[in-house]
Amino acid sequence: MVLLKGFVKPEDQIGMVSMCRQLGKGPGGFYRPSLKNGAKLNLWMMSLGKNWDPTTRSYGPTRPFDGAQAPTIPDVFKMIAQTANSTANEFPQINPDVCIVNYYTNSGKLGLHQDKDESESSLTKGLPFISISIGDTAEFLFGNTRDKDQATKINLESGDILILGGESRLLFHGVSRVKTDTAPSWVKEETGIRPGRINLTFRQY
Ligand code: MD6
Ligand code: FE
Repeated sequence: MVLLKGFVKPEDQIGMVSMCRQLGKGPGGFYRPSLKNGAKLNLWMMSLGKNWDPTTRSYGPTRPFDGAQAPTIPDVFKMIAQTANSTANEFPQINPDVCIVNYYTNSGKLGLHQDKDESESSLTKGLPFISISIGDTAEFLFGNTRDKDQATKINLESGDILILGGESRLLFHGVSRVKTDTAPSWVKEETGIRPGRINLTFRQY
């Protein structure tokens, strides 16, 4: 697992937020997902490249509830993720075909989970995720079990990139809270982002 602090340049962070806002308003844009038990997640989500469906925990070209096709991943997003991938120099290089974008308001959070819905070959090779955070700081938990009292807590700040791969590929992880009013002032001023945090995870199905 590799954490690249402040890796995304300010102008790229601003560009990514603007692009997410634009994509988020269009077909296949942000929605409040539900789990199989009917509970709503405490965040807004959209999937680029392929749709990941939290209800069935599977990938597909369109999303079941409105039939919208997953928008294409912008090339600039891929470039940033792949540059981080090679900078970490720890994991195989991926060609991301999925990017899941989460938007958390200041009351947003995400329970401890593993990401294991990717293809058999992606999982067995330990292909990495590249996770980019923008906006307010998150308290990010990770550990070997679902028990949050045994998890390690780190801050993910605006511009940080976290890469999980190899042996860390199946770590349990989640977001315990988003810290109000911790985003850099230039992100807020340049993008008019609502208070909160955007997280993008790039992966290869
Ligand atoms: C988040 N991230 O940071 C949630 N998943 O908002 C994830 O669930 C995640 O950061 C897989 C790999 C990296 C991640
Ligand atoms: Fe995850």
